[in-house]
Amino acid sequence: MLRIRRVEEEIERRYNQDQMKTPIHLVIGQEATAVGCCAALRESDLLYCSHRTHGVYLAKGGDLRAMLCEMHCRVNGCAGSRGGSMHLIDKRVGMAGTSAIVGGAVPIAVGAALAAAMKAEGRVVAVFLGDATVEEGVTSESLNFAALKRLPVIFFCENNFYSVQSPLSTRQPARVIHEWAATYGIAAVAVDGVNVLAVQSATADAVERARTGGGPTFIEAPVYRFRAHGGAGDDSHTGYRDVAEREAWEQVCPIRLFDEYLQDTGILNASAVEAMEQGIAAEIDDAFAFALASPDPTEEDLYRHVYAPDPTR
Ligand SMILES: Cc1ncc(C[n+]2csc(CCOP(=O)(O)OP(=O)(O)O)c2C)c(N)n1
Repeated sequence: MLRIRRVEEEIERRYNQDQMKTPIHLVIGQEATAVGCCAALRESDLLYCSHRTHGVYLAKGGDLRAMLCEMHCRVNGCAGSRGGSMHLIDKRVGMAGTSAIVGGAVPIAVGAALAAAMKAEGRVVAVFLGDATVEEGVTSESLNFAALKRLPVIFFCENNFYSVQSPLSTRQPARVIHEWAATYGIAAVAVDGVNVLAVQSATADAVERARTGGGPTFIEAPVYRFRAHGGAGDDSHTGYRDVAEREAWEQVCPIRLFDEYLQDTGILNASAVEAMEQGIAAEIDDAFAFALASPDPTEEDLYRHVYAPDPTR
């Protein structure tokens, strides 16, 4: 969680220098969901996600250098410098892909779960979605199909209450999202999204269900993004959400809570935290230097992976 936070803080610090050629959607404040979920998955399990990618990509073990190359549009990017921040992938570790289309990753994850079930691979597939993704028709279709086929898929809903700058109350009838999901015949639970151990435990239950043929689970985790929907900095001053609301959530910062728990129980001490900070800082420096030293794609690269019929034939 600390590594994700520090990586994003550095991305944010440098963002307006305009060397990164990508939109960004920071997860600062939402680290416990990515880390808690991935802690319960195996490397061979697959993870999909929408546009808010950095946390899950790093938590699943995605390569930091390749991520920063992607964000700087360099040849060593994890998506071949075609995707930017919203399209991170690292197949070595089961980070199976992310999509800028809200809801786009959900049916792909269900398809991957169907494939895993048909091949009897024992593989679980998880997909991260936001509260707005629940409003997309394809999410309903995906829940229905996953329930019908008892697929080994986990729908992980990070409910941060806003879609860009629109609050839930203007977008959905008053309801509890995981209770709505349960109407599809899916096991559905709520979990405290700032408590990494609670997230890990809820996901472990869902993984066990999926691996033993019990079918899908929908997990709803209330969280809060401390930054704007997109870009660097906070945008609460524009008036769509209360500054006091954000400040109240900052009191339950998932990293601070876990740090306090670990230090109170004697699992961690201040010098271990300092060593962690130093290791992370060195890794981040290295990864940015690597990205900035990597070459731009060539014109030839532009045509790789492109399918187009030859007009001369
Ligand atoms: C199909 C589609 N509609 C609209 C958008 C524009 N859009 C990008 S992010 C976003 C908000 C998504 O909110 P949510 O799924 O709750 O995730 P969050 O941004 O809160 O993490 C919207 C509407 C899009 N990318 N795709």
